[in-house]
Amino acid sequence: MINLILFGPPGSGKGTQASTIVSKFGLTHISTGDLFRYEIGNSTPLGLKAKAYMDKGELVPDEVTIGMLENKLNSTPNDKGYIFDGFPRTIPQAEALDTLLDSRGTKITHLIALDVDDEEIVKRLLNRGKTSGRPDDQNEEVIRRRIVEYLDKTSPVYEFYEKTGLSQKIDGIGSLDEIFNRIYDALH
Ligand code: B4P
Repeated sequence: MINLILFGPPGSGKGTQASTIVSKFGLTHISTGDLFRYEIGNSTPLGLKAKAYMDKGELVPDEVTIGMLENKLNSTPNDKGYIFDGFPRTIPQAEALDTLLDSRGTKITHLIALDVDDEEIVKRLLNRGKTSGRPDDQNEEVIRRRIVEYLDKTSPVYEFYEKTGLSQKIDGIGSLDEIFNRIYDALH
């Protein structure tokens, strides 16, 4: 069983690579960003709450995010495992994920971090913003706020899993195939 955390700053290619990994390994893809956008699209109370944070480039509060993740895990059992994309983004989220997996008799097996510099991130996200319709991709100030949130709150999650030898960093610059091959090698 593989339970992979695909890690990295916004725009590092997590969502992009996750779709390829899912098709090769038969894992279930859980993207908290996609789950929030689904809730926003349906104007649910959770979506309205999340939108206020996402539009500013801030993280959605842990209690909202962890509850949503637990519901998703409960509704998508998969013996082959999961890719967690954009989760955990804080230490309390990482602790909650470990507890949730432990209660199911499993655990995180890999954390792979995509390493991409800030200027490349800004370029990629502004480019995606031209077609994605995502408000958080259309404003450079919001994108830079997301990078600061990543450095402050999310990057410590790498060290959290490094203590148990699970964290690996790979170069996130290159073609989609080159990066997928690096992830494949890291998983083996
Ligand atoms: P996410 O949806 O997770 O957004 P993201 O980090 O921007 O996406 P991702 O990193 O997957 O995009 P990708 O690189 O694939 O989160 C959005 C917001 O939701 C957060 O800011 C936060 O507010 C909230 N949120 C989500 N999860 C949360 C949590 N756990 N706790 C609290 N809040 C949470 O793609 C980026 C672009 O780069 C694409 O256009 C792609 O085509 C391009 N690209 C990808 N790989 C490339 C490559 N190799 N070369 C060139 N371009 C590439």
